[in-house]
Amino acid sequence: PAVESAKRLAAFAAVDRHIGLQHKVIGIGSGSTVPYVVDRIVAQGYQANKDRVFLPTGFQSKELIIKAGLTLGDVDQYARIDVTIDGADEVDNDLNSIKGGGACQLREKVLAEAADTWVIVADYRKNSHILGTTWTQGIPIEVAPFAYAKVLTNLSHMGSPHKLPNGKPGLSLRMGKMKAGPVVSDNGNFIIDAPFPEEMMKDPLDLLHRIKMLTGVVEVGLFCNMAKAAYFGNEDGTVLIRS
Ligand code: DER
Repeated sequence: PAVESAKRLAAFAAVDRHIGLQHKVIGIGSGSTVPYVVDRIVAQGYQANKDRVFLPTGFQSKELIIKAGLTLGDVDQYARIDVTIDGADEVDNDLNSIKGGGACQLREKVLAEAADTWVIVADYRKNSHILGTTWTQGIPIEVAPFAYAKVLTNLSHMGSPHKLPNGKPGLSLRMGKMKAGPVVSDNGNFIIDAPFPEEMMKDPLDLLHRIKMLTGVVEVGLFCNMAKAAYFGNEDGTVLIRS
């Protein structure tokens, strides 16, 4: 319950601060925090104005918009977005974030870049200093299925370990839980989770560029220099806003 109320606190504060009557095109991210964003949007009556549209960042996000009775917009029709609000798996001192825990980072990054304002909402567990400290599963990387084995080799040569210091698996193809075989993204691609040593995670932009250049990589779950602000709900009921 502490984490859920922290998510709700962050989401409500971000909606109250960044969504107003003048905002007509709003991007809705993915994960378990954004449902509280949608709850607040509905509570504020923002769905009443029919010329306000909401763009999804994947299947889950689309269902969330539809079920809330919000007007679903098509990203093909709205290339410019007023504000996108999304979750994150970990956020560092400079508001760089690891995203892709939900395997939605390609569409999330498209709507993040297309937005005039991109805002992160998260519970206190995501508020970190150096990426990779709390989210130890690795950087989620969406890859074309045809290229996944080669990209795994490239990432290993770049320094991603096959085993974490605690003995847990490191560099790996993300496998389904209740599905035989690998996780398949909304775009029909695979996800590789690639941890890197702390030294390399201290410069996420350099790591992002190096990984993105590997042929077969579709998108990298490092969002650098993109967030205008990050809202963290705390266990004590306060909200920390970093910008
Ligand atoms: O996959 C993502 O990037 C999602 O935004 C997700 O990881 C956010 O995490 P949450 O479920 O804690 O909100």
